[in-house]
Amino acid sequence: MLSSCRKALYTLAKHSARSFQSSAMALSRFEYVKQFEQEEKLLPNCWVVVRIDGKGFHRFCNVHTFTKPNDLDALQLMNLAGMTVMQEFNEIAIGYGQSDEYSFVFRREASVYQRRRDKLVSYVASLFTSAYMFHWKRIFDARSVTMRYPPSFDARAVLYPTDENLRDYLSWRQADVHVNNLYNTTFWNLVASGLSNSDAEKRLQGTLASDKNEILFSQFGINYNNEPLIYRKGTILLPKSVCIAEKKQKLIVPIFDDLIGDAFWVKHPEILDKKAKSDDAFELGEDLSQPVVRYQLEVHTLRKAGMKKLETSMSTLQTDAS
Ligand SMILES: Nc1nc2c(ncn2[C@@H]2O[C@H](COP(=O)(O)OP(=O)(O)O)[C@@H](O)[C@H]2O)c(=O)[nH]1
Ligand SMILES: [Mg+2]
Repeated sequence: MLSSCRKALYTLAKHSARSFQSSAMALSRFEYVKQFEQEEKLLPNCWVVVRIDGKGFHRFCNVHTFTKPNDLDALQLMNLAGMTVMQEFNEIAIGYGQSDEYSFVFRREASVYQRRRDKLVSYVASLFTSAYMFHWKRIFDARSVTMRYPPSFDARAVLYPTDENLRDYLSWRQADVHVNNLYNTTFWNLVASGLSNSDAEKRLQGTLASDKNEILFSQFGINYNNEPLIYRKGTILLPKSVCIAEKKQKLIVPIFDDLIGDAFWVKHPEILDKKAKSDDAFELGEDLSQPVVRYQLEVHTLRKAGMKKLETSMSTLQTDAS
């Protein structure tokens, strides 16, 4: 009894000391420095794209022995980090990731942080980075790859005033992965066949896409179009209602598709027009086995089990009390 009285008095004293401190702060002569803070608000009614990019990932990938030119696990880790960002902000219409970068498209009407640029950009970068660290073991433990040093990501926000500009932005990023991946796939196959890095570079100098396709096919029997979609097209993340065990559930789903043509935008009209949301559940198909989906389902199951445990202990408590 005495100790709980002491505790209450102590808490009261602590609170009064704090409120005295904060009112003293408010009156301090140093207060004026706040006026130096500048706040940039992102233009209203524009799409806001926040793109993060791994810093010095050429080295990071080498140090962590990522497979060349594509490391499926590393890409899945990027997707898990992208999913975490999408779960945090319900105003993101679409996420798009390739290589060491991810773009997050905030809706025109997004009001997150009152559209304060610094807040938004720094929060997305820090959440993405911590999520990348958080999910690392889940992906790389099986390969016994330990993190040798902390990765970091820069971020920028770019505004797009029209839907066409936004589509062109995403097309630009997807065209980029196509150009790089075709080059890298051919380059690393040439190196694997015995050419030195500089000879492989020379061999590819001035070649067109069709030449690289031809080298891949005639020299290595590879039909580039049969390479995995995730390497050729990157990963699109969309928030969707999915039917799992006959129940509808909101999930961030990975989609591996062409987004340059119109078909994608017809299939997913809710990206550009929020009101176009369909009531039909999205069919996951074989993407059910994607780490991004498996993780969300696991969390959902754990939460449900936790709730059940809580309900059981609550009802035990109630029975004990009566
Ligand atoms: N081995 C490997 N490297 C990758 C992979 N994805 C991205 N990278 C590396 O990450 C780099 C990303 O490009 P960029 O951002 O321009 O280079 P940075 O400035 O070093 O981060 C690529 O040039 C690759 O070296 C991958 O799946 N496997
Ligand atoms: Mg980078």
